[in-house]
Amino acid sequence: MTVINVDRSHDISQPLEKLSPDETLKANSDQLRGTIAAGLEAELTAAVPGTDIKLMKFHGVYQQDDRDIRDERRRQKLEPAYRFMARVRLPGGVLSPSQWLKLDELGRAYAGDTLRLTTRQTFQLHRVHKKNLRAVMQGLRDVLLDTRAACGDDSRGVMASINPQLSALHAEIYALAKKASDHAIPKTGAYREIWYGEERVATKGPEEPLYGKTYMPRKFKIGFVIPPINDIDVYAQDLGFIAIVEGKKLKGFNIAIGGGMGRTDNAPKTYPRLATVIGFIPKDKVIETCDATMEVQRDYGDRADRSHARFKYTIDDKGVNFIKAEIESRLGFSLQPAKPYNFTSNGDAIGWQKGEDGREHFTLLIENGRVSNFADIKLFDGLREIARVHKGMFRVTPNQNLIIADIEAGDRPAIEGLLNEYGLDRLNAGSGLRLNAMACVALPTCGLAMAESERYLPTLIGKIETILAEHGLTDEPITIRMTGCPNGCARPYIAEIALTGRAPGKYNLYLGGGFHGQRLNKMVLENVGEPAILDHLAMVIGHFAKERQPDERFGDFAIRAGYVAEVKEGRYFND
Ligand code: SRM
Ligand code: SF4
Repeated sequence: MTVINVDRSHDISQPLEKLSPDETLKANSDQLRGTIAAGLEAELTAAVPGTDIKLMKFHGVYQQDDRDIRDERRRQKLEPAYRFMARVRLPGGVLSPSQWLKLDELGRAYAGDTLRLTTRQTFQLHRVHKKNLRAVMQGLRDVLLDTRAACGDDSRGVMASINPQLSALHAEIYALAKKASDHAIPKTGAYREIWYGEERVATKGPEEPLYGKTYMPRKFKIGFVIPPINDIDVYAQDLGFIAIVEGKKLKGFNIAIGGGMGRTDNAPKTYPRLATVIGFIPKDKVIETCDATMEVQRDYGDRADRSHARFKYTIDDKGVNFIKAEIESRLGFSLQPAKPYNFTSNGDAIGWQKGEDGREHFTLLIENGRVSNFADIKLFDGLREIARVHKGMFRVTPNQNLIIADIEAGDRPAIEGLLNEYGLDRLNAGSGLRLNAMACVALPTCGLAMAESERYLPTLIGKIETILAEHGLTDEPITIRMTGCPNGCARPYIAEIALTGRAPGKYNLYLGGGFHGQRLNKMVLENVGEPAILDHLAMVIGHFAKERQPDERFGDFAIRAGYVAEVKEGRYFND
């Protein structure tokens, strides 16, 4: 038996010998230091040594290789074209123009002339060479950004609603999201030592008071939402805070626990699950609630089987009542009954909007979050020019779009001029389907992708748009989401139409998700190609056009018309 040094003060429930190899790795990593620093210096390979790949995730860095040229490299007997993805930690998706300009500079210098906005409101820099990783981290530090805990078994980037119209509420919720993020971030000095070259500083107590030596059993995701827009998809979060507002004043939050999208094909024990609302807390109890909930998952989450380690499985194994009681006992008070609230959509309001403080905001559709200079539209250049003159802030939305936010009325013409000069305003001219679409990155960088996603969804949407146009439904808002594998990075299982990759050119098709993220969809076709997908959608869309009831949503219709059974329990076992 491997003897490992685990801090048992936190991990109360599981015998050491049953821990998964990842637990051993974390426990023996010297609080996430491992041999990462040495691996970065190794010149004979563009990769880092085996176990450091996993540890680097806690630093927001993924080793990947260019899958487009993997076979060719193999034929040439070369190692894969290793590069790294760095994910920025950006609570609530808010950044300043100078931070944008630094990301722009780093994207051009080190990340293949592109930036990628993500479904959790942040940036990824892909294709970074190992030798340039420190330059990226230090460049981010220059503008007070970093990649700490953007991945790994810890609290990931904390999301927050972006609703630009509710200026004061947005500011208050954003401040709470930032506070929760700063609070839950790992405290180890490993990041500063490895990436900034700082000396190790001795700590008086444990380096990680919350996480101990083995951190969380799995990733843990927190988000704050302001009804009626469920833009963050609060039911997909491990811990969701639903703002309860009375007379424009924030009173507190309903707490939702145990959301998660990931599943594996042909593995019935894995499933997407919508979060369960368990009660209400006053707004001054947010940090305590984060701590109490994370501690419960830290102590009871499955540390033997990583495929069963997310909070959703802990809750279903132990029971919601048990988990709620554990949270309450750590909080030292009982949750109040949940308060009423109402969601109407989970999309972004594209275009110009005015905040209650009179400032203006422009939400720009960034198709699948990809910022680049395309043949027809110089998006990367246009946004750089806007950042050079913009005096407000930017907000990355949970739908991979971008808000040029907080524009004083007098500054609007300059922003409009640049949007027009670079043709960016044309991006917002899509159909109701395109404006409500998301795709994950998938090929060529994602090592888990089984099919295309970001590079294919725009083409598929074009074909579905033809069907919609035949039925006069071009402007109908319908959510569509695609992922290259079942992991669910674009939160597909709550979309009205979803496609998850099975093999090159082959997808599972799902229908019946709720328009505001309130209901899971269900698979209607398995492992099929484009012709079958389009045939099926043409049939349902045609029927929808003829027989929908007034204001009936496409996902609701798919259930009422019998194309798919309603998922009532917030989870299902599909395989
Ligand atoms: Fe994700 C793993 C990309 C949001 C569920 N996700 C990955 C990796 C890192 C692949 C890997 O492990 O090697 C992907 C990197 C691809 C690349 O080349 O960039 C990846 N996930 C993304 C992003 C970039 C998708 C996007 O196109 O925007 C999103 C980054 C969010 C961020 O800024 O932090 C992203 N991933 C999500 C979400 C959505 C969310 O959190 O709201 C989910 C579903 C919610 C959930 O967690 O349940 C999600 N990603 C996963 C999973 C499945 C987890 C599970 O419980 O089974 C994996 C695989 C894993 O962890 O084993 C994964
Ligand atoms: Fe990769 Fe799958 Fe996530 Fe898409 S859903 S980014 S293919 S892990």
